[in-house]
Parts: sequence; structure tokens; C-alpha cells
Amino acid sequence: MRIDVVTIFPEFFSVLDVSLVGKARAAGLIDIRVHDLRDFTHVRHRTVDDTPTGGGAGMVMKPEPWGEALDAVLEGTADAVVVFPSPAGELFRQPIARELAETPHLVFCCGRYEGIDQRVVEHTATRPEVAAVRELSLGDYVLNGGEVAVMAMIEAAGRLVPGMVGNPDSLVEESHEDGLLEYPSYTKPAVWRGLETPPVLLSGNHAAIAAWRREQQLERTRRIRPELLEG
Ligand code: 6GU
Repeated sequence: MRIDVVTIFPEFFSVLDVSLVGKARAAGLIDIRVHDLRDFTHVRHRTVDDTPTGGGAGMVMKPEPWGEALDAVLEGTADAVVVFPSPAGELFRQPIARELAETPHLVFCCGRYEGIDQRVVEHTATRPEVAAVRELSLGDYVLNGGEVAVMAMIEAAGRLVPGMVGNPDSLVEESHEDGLLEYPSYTKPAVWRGLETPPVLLSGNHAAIAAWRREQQLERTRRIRPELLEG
């Protein structure tokens, strides 16, 4: 899988050298390339933003550097999925992480300020190298830019790339894979600071353990995220 990231803060992505994503990268499973948007400007001070047309607060990212950055990143490629992280986008959930994990080429365009001129999104969708354009939001809160959101998306999708996680079973039994929250986990010792491990987990009765875990998933989901059961 190839991943390109375009950002005005390339140094943000140095954390991708560590952890599971770092190992996958070192092993050649993922090829991540980070690009500085300012390298695609031709003006003094490498300016990438301007005032919003129609008025209003803040600044908007100019289309020209984005156009040139995408010209460069997409050159010679095919079937790229281009992601624009945005609090105004579709909610990024586990099924979307799975879809991104199956994409051979992902391009993340990190906006700052009040966002990117909308014509960049529109134009990107018309490019022959592009299979799909997606505007994706991490959740209902506002970040200063797409960088942190993209880091989360790369980790969520990257860990689903075959070969990336040591034990593939651990991918099946986690929160959100079956639309429910995960059951609580315990390890040894059986009693810690006076607190007991639920006895069923020590029973050796695998059917009873599976039933208890399912009930815990349902109880937790009803209590904390009831909308997951309705949706
Ligand atoms: Cl993807 N971007 C920004 N700037 N804020 C967000 C977000 C994305 N998702 C939630 N808040």
C-alpha cells in the first residue's frame, strides 16, 4: 500500500516511524511519503492561504498549491483514493477504515485554517488517476487541522493491512468490528487489591465465557453507545 500525505507540517508525521505502522513501513508493507505543501508554491513567503471569498473570519487554503501538489503526487499512478479530512465530512468509522485498508494508493490532503478552497475537492474527483474522493471527519469536535485526524486514519486503516498485526484473531474480537463495543478484559492475578476477576472467566467453560462476553458487549453498548444498537 502506498500512502501520500500533503501537509504544511510534514514534521508532524515523524511519529509514523514508531509503533506498528513504523514496523510495517520498515518491512516494506506500507510506503508512506509525506510532502510539504509549501514546496508547491511559487510566491515569496511560500503563502498557501488567503481571505475567504464572500467575507468571514479566518483564512482559506488557496487552490493553486494543492493543484500542483496533487499533479505531482498522482503522476503515473492509478486508482487513488484521495481523502480530505474535514469536520464537515462523513464520519470515519470502522467500515471506512476497512475500505481504506483495501486501497492500493491513499492520498491524504491536510487542510488548516478554515479549510481548502472547495474547488480542489471538486477538481480532484475529475482526475483520471483518482478512483474516489472522500471528505472524512473523525468526530463531532473541531481540530486545528487535518494532521491529527489523518494520523488516526492511517493507524486505523494501516493495522488492517494483511501482515501488519501480529495476531489476526485480535482484529476480529475488538470494539466496532461487530458493531458493538468490546467486552472488558482481565489477566492475572485473579485477585488484585481486593478486586476479583469475574469467576466465569476462571471456569474453563468456553461456552459460558463466550456467552458472558457477549452479554457484557451488549450491556456496555446499551449503556454507553445506545445509538450503535439502533443504527
Ligand atoms: Cl478530519 N479535521 C478537523 N480539522 N477537525 C476535525 C476533524 C477533521 N474531525 C473532527 N474534527
